Amino acid sequence: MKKALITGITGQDGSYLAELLLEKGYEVYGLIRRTSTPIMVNIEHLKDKITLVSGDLTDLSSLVAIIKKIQPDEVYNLGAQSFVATSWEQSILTGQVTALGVTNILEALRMEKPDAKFYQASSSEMFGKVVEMPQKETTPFYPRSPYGVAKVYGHWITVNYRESFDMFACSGILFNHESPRRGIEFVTRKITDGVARIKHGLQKELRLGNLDAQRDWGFAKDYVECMWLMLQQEKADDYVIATGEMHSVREFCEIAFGHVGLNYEDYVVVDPKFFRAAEVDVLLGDASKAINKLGWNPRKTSFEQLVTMMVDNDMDLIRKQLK
Ligand code: NDP
Ligand code: GDR
Repeated sequence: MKKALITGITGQDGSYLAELLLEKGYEVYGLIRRTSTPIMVNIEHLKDKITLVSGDLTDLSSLVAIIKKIQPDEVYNLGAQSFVATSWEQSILTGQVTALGVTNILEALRMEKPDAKFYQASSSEMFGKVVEMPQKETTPFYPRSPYGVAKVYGHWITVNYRESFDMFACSGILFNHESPRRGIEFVTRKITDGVARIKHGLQKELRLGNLDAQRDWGFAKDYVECMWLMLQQEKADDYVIATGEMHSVREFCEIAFGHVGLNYEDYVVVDPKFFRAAEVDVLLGDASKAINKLGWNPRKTSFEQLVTMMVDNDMDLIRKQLK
């Protein structure tokens, strides 16, 4: 039985990846941080099937002890301070977790399990300002936030450990991916949650920032499959994962409100409070390499299916809360 360790298991991607690896017969371990009140909403249903281990990406000694004990075959580093807006408010912490945290886990592996396969959760935010459209593996990085800068470091340290120590280390450059498990502050979930609240009379308006930002949005459950596929290849490499389709925040609102018979223009209020210090206006990925080499299908779930799935889920959640 193969053993996998997932950092960031309580997050959106961690929970879907844990499900996938369990289906494939892995013994799954998840790194969790000590909190006063544990937030396990995404993994509650998996708690009897996985083993949770306590540690932190900023604490090398905890990572060394965990890797030494588990001896994982595969490590998926999904843990991060992942909210771009917060990265301006907590830029040092973002660097410590999202950038140096990657070195910590690579070092722990180098010391205790150098032949483990390693996946780093890199991001389209590394491309930031448009240099080339669409963006692929060879497109130069131009990050626009402390988060993006930290991810560039995480990406290059992964490449560097592969080249310096011959470690099987891969970097997946994933474009935005969403789901009903998405954190509430990210724009897609904020919109679908807002739609459900407005429809049920719990909220009158939805305050958003830049409605013209465009993203290449996919479904998280489809994307975690690529993480696993990357570690099953003969050679470690880096891949862009994206749908190749771009939509604006405004279009997302139009479909989400329209799905419950509402017009977004009647409820959405633009609030400069949600504008970013430096915005990433557009992101569009070219996943040809992953399609050809990993045999990945980027169009399993359409944009409209994704939006309506998220709205339906939030409508159900609110209905249950009101019962
Ligand atoms: P989430 O924000 O949902 O999850 C982040 C996870 O990181 C949580 O489990 C969180 O734990 C954990 N974490 C935060 N700080 C630490 C720390 N100091 N030590 C250990 N764990 C920590 O992110 P997603 O699931 O959406 O994304 C997964 C990864 O992929 C992240 O690295 C993200 O930056 C990256 N990414 C995401 C994309 C997306 O569109 N979703 C696109 C490209 C990259 P806790 O619950 O305790 O807060
Ligand atoms: P992003 O996701 O920054 O792309 O990072 P987010 O959903 O936060 O923003 C997407 C775009 O929407 C605009 N926007 C708003 N965003 C938020 N959060 N709230 C608002 O009210 C709002 N109004 C407009 C933003 O300005 C932005 O242009 C996500 C994260 O998952 C990262 O961890 C990941 O690396 C990247 O995707 C790829």
